[in-house]
Amino acid sequence: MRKKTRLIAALDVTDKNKALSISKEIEYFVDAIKVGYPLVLESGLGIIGMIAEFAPVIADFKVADIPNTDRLICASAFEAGASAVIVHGFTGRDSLMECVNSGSEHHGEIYVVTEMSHPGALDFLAPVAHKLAHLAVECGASGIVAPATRPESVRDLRKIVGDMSIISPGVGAQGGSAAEAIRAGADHVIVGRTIYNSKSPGKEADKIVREIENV
Ligand code: NUP
Repeated sequence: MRKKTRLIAALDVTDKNKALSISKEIEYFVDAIKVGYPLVLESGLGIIGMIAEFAPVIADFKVADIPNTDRLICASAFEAGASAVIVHGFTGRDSLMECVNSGSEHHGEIYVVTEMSHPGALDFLAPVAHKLAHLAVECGASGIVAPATRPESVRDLRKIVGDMSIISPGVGAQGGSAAEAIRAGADHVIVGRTIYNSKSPGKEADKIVREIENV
């Protein structure tokens, strides 16, 4: 993903009209808008194409299945208008390769989850995060997802992935700082509730962009 503001908004609202009005308000401030199950299950897959009118869409479907099923899910997301899909890597090389191949076929990007940002990530994911990052590199993914809540992990993962893109959630509502995540090596930060629950999502997004610019 091209770096401009380095902000990705996560739009986990469930109301279609609210999603569209926030998209319009923030389009100037974001490099992409990430949507996931909360919005797509309530509004239908067509919402991806509608939001893509405002900004490139990242479909956060955390795809984690056998290769054939992964291929079908990624194809649906790309064909609906997504520019990128977030997938899991713990399902293994064959599953991840299928996602990467689907990305190539559709001229889209695949981001692989490494260590997640919530506390429970320490139970299973954190101990294998380095392996997941190596796998992402080996399979030719576009980038990884790494936790803004643990900048030290972002720093470590950066050493593994080189100049591959790192997108980093956990800013604001989960306690992470945009500036620290960027300083630790993230290319983009992902911000959800702090923006979409704000009375003025545009102003909030602008504030985060300024914080990033001052790093
Ligand atoms: O490790 C992850 N942490 C995380 O929060 C991987 C994610 N994909 N996310 C997503 O980022 C999460 O599902 C939500 O859509 C967004 C963060 O939202 P918020 O905590 O800023 O509201």
